[in-house]
Amino acid sequence: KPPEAPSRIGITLETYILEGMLGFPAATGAFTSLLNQFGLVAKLVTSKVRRAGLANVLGYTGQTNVQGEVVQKLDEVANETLLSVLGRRGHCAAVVSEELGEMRLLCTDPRAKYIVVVDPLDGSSNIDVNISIGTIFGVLRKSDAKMGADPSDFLRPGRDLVAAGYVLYGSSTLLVITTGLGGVHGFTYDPTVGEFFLSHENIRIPERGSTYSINEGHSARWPESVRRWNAWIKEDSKHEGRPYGARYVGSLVADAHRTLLKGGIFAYPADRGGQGKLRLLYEANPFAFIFEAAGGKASTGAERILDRVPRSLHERVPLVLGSPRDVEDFEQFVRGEG
Ligand code: AHM
Ligand code: MG
Repeated sequence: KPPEAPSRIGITLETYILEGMLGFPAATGAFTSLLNQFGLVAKLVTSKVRRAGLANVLGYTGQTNVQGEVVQKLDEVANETLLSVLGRRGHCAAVVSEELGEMRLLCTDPRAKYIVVVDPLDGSSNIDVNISIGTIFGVLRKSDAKMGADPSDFLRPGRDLVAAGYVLYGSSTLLVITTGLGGVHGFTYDPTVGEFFLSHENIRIPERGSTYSINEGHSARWPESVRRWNAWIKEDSKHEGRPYGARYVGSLVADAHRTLLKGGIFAYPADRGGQGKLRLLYEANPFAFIFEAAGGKASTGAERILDRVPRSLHERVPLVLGSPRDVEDFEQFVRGEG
């Protein structure tokens, strides 16, 4: 019997990336360097998030604090932090961010091979009540070596992502990252030394879970098929493991993270007009990429999220994430077979 590989738990994010353990050859210097920049963004934003309550004591958003300085909104601060970090090393040509109406060009050097999609601070309505929020990001390779990038470079299906991740500012700060085939790995931040350490190696979502996560307050606007699924998941059927328990934070990163670790299903369905709330490029696609890499599924209810070709930068999409069996059940109801 070959000796078991030594556990890597406890090694730093930087080492993990540098040694190519994310499943990408360590030789691709620009890529590893870019991934490390997300570690830096996470550290900088976490320090701001951890002081959020204090900023409120000193003065509210748009007002001046006791020093007479204007207090900036935390999501704007996170966005600026990200743009300034990614603008430094010349790997990232352009960014599409939830905080920006238009694409932001960062580097016109044709050697800048990557473009980035990001929601710098998702769930920001939860800041004031001290509930977990997060950062979501995805990395695409530019299709050709031109100078800069165009908005059309971003209108590619999520299956083209080369990396995706999120940072959860929860009871601790956790960075989860994947390059796809190399698996999904989580790193917990130790604020006393200022490093992320590997804490969740090779996360695999359970085949089926026992919780569902959806905003039931919107049920009057759901399509009939989703209402039927929702009634079914709450039916008492012990041998089929129902009813499921309900869990809903209202912060996508928190709800998706719990679903990834424990299994089950998260859904933000379409309303009757056919639209969801969440954004395809920087909310649905990174999570879809992460869930598939962990053995889960990501769907609109009718089609695979990662196959969806975006038509605009801020397009919204219905989003269903979770354990493969649970997402398949949902899709059955959408097809009218439930
Ligand atoms: P935001 O980008 O304005 O922060 O909104 C996104 C958030 C997600 O984190 C969460 O999944 C969803 O909105 C919750 O919406 P709702 O309050 O309708 O349930
Ligand atoms: Mg958001």
